[in-house]
Amino acid sequence: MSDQQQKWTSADARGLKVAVVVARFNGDVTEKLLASARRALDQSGATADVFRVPGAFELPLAAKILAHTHAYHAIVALGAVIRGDTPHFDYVAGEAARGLQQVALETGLPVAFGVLTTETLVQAEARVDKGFDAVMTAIEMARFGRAIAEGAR
Ligand code: INI
Repeated sequence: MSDQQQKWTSADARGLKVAVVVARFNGDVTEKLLASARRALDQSGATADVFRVPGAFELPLAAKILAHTHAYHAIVALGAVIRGDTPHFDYVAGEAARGLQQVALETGLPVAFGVLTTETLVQAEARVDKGFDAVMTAIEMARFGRAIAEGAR
């Protein structure tokens, strides 16, 4: 367990439901991100539904559709954008980040950015445990929203 993951071990998410959206592009990496995310879900006690989309570019629309169901306390978006030698990278990575933040700000629902943006596949493989952190971030923000709402009543 990394130092970062140690930090999250006390997160209690019982009663919280999370939507996890996974990009199929670079699926060898994104399925490992999902496995890491599942460890955090199991550890925290959150329940989750998992959805898949073609690539990272599609994550924001999926997040928006899921947010509008009002069925979830948070959304976790998982993807891997690897530069390789294509300029496509900048558009896909940039729009995924911008779009996911836009969904969070417009809907008020926590949306965790679990999208790896790396130069190489090797770098991405070294970061697949970020799925864990993305789930814990989403849970912390969902609890933040709950605490503020309860305090305001
Ligand atoms: N999608 C990714 O998730 N990662 C990538 O590295 C990637 N690259 O490099 O092209 C990628 N492209 C597909 C994109 O997400 C869309 O699915 C596609 O453009 C159709 O909208």
